[in-house]
Order: sequence, then structure tokens, then C-alpha cells
Amino acid sequence: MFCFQCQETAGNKGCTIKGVCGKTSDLAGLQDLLIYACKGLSVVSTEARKVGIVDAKVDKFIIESLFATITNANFDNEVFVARVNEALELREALKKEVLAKGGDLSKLPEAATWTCSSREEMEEKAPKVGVLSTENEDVRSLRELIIYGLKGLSAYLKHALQLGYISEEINGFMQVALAKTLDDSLSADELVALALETGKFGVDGMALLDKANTESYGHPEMTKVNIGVRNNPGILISGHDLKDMEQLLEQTKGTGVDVYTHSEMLPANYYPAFKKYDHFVGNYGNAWWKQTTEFESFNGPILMTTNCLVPPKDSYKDRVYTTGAVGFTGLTHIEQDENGHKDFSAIIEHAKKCAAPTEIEKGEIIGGFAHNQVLALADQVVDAVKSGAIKNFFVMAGCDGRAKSRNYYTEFAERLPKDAVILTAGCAKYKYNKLNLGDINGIPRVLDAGQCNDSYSLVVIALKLAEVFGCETVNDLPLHYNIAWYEQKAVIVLLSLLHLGVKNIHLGPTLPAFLSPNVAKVLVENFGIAGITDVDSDMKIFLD
Ligand code: FSO
Ligand code: SF4
Repeated sequence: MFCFQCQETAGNKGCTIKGVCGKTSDLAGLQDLLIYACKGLSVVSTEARKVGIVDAKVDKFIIESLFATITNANFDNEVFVARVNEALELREALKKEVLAKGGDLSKLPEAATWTCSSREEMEEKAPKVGVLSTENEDVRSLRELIIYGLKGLSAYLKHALQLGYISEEINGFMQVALAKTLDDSLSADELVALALETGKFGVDGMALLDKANTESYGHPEMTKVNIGVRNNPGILISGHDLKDMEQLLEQTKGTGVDVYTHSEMLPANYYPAFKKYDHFVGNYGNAWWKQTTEFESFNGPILMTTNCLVPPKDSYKDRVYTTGAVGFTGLTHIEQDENGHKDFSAIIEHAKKCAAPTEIEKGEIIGGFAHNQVLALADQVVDAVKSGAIKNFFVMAGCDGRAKSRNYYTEFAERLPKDAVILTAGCAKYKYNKLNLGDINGIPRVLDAGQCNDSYSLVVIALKLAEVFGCETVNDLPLHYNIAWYEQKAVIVLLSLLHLGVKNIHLGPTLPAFLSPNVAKVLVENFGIAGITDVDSDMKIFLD
């Protein structure tokens, strides 16, 4: 196997024997094969679009397949075997339709023509189509940068789709871009341009999801979230899917079972539509990687709606349920029916037999500073900047992870001057959201916009600040970017920021292993991308 798509990749080079995430070699092969099959399907669907055929089933399939290959999403080999077969079936059926409409399929690449009839053939094919099948390391680097961006985008599109929001334009682009990663005639410059274009669609995808979430559940508002527990049995819901959150809250109503969020589901507490449920208690625990201890002490069942799932320990394995893109061999997976309904009754009955959660923390944390809420506070923020009470903003969005080196972010937040405000989104916040960094004239010094996809809010806020202060670009603001990344959703956020012309982003705790030296050089020279060093040195760079 060879996989280098996430920040925890072995030796910051690539996982070759087994994934640090727990992904086995055969699973990695099947995921590579599914991506290859999606590229071939995208070649055909792009030809289909030229003759007026848009197949919603294919669009959904590609989104869900890419999502399933994101780090820590799905560890179930059988899911990938079934998906590879489905990709080939969809592709062949679509070919017939294209030909019937006079489309041209005379120059198809191998990815759009190969077939396989057995599991053995899949295993034989997989090593030939993985990341290393592109020999030139710069082309490989750019192709993977684009593919990982598309994977991140697929997650956002899937959540929007769950709420009935679809963008034909974004779907079309995703498939064109996937098809182009097979095209050997593209130059490095053309691939760089394609990566930036992926960023443009990243912004559009995040905007689509923002619209879907806010139109469905209201605008996130400033909220104090309880981090303690009550005495009833509870269900812990993790991941990013707000539709799952809604259905779980509805179905647990009046059952005597409480609901708590974990990790990236914390921002559900900020939405008006979810606040009306008395049995929605608050947030339990911290970022995804702490689940190995926190799921244990929670005592009740856990519903994983998206990544990040850590291969579960035997001690709580029977309490973990998956849904959507998530999967793990042996865990109960809850499918939705044709109307989008998910039946969570088995989890609720399970919860009733469990003890209440063991308290691990007490108190409250504050969040809900998505664009609407921050813009409502705009006058206060502008006054604070004009009076000099706020001198700098730091975007510290992104992900948390297991690496000890990530303690840098806690230290960085602690050591920021008291006139600096942190804008955050994603699970990176858990490195400093319980530090009690105080406020500036009533404005909390950590403004949490929400999930990683709510990085969109940070962009809206930055653009608004630039407008208010008469800056030509966001780069003229006293706004600095010190972003922590882990998986592919952070890649689409990064490409989105680059597309918007944001310069001098610091990315840590390490630069992506999938950036070849030459590609990294392009990013450094054209966008001022930098890694991190130590808190003292970096603070100086940011503030000098
Ligand atoms: Fe974190 Fe995991 Fe939200 Fe990611 S829980 S790491 S970037 O899935 O998506 O921030
Ligand atoms: Fe390694 Fe990350 Fe790939 Fe898992 S997802 S195999 S940890 S690079």
C-alpha cells in the first residue's frame, strides 16, 4: 500500500505497511481502486454532459464514494468491493445512453474501459492504479492535491445533499477535475490552475452547505454549551451531519434518553432549531482522537455520522453505531430509507440499558460565532479595533490530532498578546477552547464559527472586515493564518483560501507529505505558504 493523504502519515512520507489510522493494506488498495473507478466514471459522465445527460445517481455515487475514502471514514472492505462493482455498472449503463444520444466515446482511457469480475482481480488491479502509478513526483503531487481537495469537497456536498441542496455546476466540475487527473498531456502549470479552480468550487461548496444548514436550522448564535453531564442514560453523536442530528433529537424526544455531541458535532449546540430540545444536554469530551478514552467513560451508545472514527476498542465496540459514509467491519450500520429517514430505535433501546455518562468535565464553553452572529456584533468589533483594544486576529481553524507537536497550538493561543482574537472552526479549537482566554470589551477572544466547513464563515467575516476598514484585500488586514491540518477537508479549505488570494498561511504541524519539493516551492513563492517552527519564532514572524 501507499497512502500519504493525511497529516499523520508514517514518517511524514507515506504509510506503506499499515496506516497510522488503522487502514490495512487491502483496504487501502480497494480505496485506490474505487478512486480509479470514479475517475473512469467521471470521464464517461463528462462526455454524457456534453450530450445533455446529467445522471443524479452518478453524481451522488461519486460524492459518496470520495467521501468514504477520506481518512477515518470507512474501514469496511466489503463497502468498497460493492462500490467498485457499482461504479463499473453505472459506467457501462451510462456509456449506452451516451452512445444512443450520439456522444463520442472513441478515445476512452483505461480507467473508463477496465473491468473485473472477481475479488481476486480487484486485488490484482489495485496496486497498479494507486498514488505511485503516476511516476513524475510533481505531477503526482499536484494530482493528489486536487484529488484530496475533491474528497474534502465531497464531504460538504454530501451534507448539503442530505438537506436537499445540490449544485449541478459543482458536481460537473468535480467530475471534469477527476477526469483530468488521468490526462498525461496536462502541464504542471495547468494542474496548479486546476488546483486553484478546485479551491473556487471549494468556496462554492462551503457556501452551498452554509445555505443548507442555515436555511434548515437557522443561523448559529452565541451559545454557552454545557460540558457536564446529567443522570439519565445518553447517546453521544459525533461527526458533521446535521440531518442525522435532527433525526436523532426528534426520535429521542420523550424517551428519557439524553443526547450529547462529541468533537465536530459540538456546533450543533449553536443552532436555534436544536436548542428547543430539553434532552439535548451539551457536549461531552474533546476532539476525535480522544474517543478511545471518552467513548469508554460515556457509558452509552455512540453514533458516528462521519469521520473521524478511530478503530474501536473491544471495551466499547458494541456501543458504536455508524451511518452515512462511515463504516467499520462488525459495527451496526444504520441506512436511510428511500425518504431519507433513519431509524435510530435500536440505539435508543441500547441507551436505555446503559449507565449515565461519567462526568469528565464541568462548566460551559462558548461558541456560535458564524458569520451572521459576528456581523451582528460588527459595530462592537469595529469599535474595538478602532480603539486599539483588538490589534490582531488569528485564524487558527482546522483539525486536531494525536501528535504531541500539536501542543504548539495550545501554547500559541496561550501566549498570544491579550489584544488578539482567535477565529476558529473545525476540531482544531479543542486545543484552546477550554483555556478561558477571556474577552475584549465583551467579545470572546476565541470566536468559534463551527465545523471545519464553517471556515466559510471566517472568509465572510474577513471580507466584511476588509470592506469596513477600506482594505483592498484581506491580506491588508491585521489578520494572520496559523492553520492546523489533518485530513482532506482541511485540504479543500486550504485550496479555497488560496483561490481567494489569501497569502502567508502557516500550515502545521507539518507540511503535507504529498507536496513534492517543487510543488511546495511553488506554494511558498506564489502564496507565501510556510510551516511552523516554535511559538516564539512564529509569534515574532506574525507580529513584526
Ligand atoms: Fe476534525 Fe475529523 Fe472537521 Fe476533519 S473531526 S478532522 S478536517 O474530520 O472534518 O475538523
Ligand atoms: Fe496513513 Fe493517513 Fe493514509 Fe491512514 S489516511 S493510511 S494514516 S496517510
